[in-house]
Amino acid sequence: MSTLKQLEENLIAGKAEQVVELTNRALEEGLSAETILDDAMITGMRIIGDRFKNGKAFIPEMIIAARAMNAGLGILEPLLAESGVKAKGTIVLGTVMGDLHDIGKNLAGIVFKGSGFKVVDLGVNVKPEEFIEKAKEFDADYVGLSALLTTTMVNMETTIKDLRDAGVPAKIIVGGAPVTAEYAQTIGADYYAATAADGVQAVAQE
Ligand code: B1M
Repeated sequence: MSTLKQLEENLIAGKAEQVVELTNRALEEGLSAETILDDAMITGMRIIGDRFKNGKAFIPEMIIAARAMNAGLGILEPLLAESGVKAKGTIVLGTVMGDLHDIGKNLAGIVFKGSGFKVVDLGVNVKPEEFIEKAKEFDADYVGLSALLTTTMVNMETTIKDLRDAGVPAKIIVGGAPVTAEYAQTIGADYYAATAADGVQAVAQE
């Protein structure tokens, strides 16, 4: 079985130590960080998500798979950070209120950091007032919002409205699986990012 397939299976099984070992092995075999991410880690998370949807996996399995993925991401971080895009500024980043998913947001943070941005990561379940407070405190150029649930992506709209009402001038980037370019436009975001790399590309093209 290929290293990528083993990595995917161990990620699905939530075996963090093996995920770290296999990520290192895949790199030694000459595979790129992007290939390892896209063809083993993200596919693995998709499989566990589908199993959950079909009642074949449960929350604990999703939690340990996410832990294993974050462990593997730690190895890939320095390599993914080399995006080749050079743009500067400060971004305040977080997963919106009510939402605990952090992998996509963490990936976005890695790519922004690697592109020369100062990243202020507020974590998950971030209330609009926390975004406002930190955007003001750090004089943010950008605010990045992530949401993975159809029930929490509506909190992006509230957050954007509150940021605007509070007079925060930062440009707003939104991303996350249920978010679309059309939705981003509807709620008044400045940029939509389908992937972590898209976010930095979009602002670099300004
Ligand atoms: Co949850 N979960 N989950 N979950 N979970 C999903 C999202 C789901 C699709 C699974 C499914 O049913 N198939 C489903 C959502 C359905 C929906 O709303 N449409 C779901 C559900 C229902 C739930 C709960 C409600 C389950 C329950 O309690 N009954 C619950 C909600 C908890 C909460 O948040 N309040 C829940 C909980 C969890 C865990 C905590 C167990 C765990 C998260 C752990 C963690 O993140 N540390 C978890 C997981 C792991 C998933 C799946 C399996 C994987 C998500 C993931 O990390 N994907 C997910 C199924 C799936 O995605 N297929 C699922 C990999 C990641 C790289 O992708 O985050 O999309 P993603 O990021 C992408 C892009 O979207 C983009 O960049 C990345 C690629 O480069 N991106 C950005 C994201 N944010 C960005 C920000 C940017 C730029 C780009 O700039 C600001």
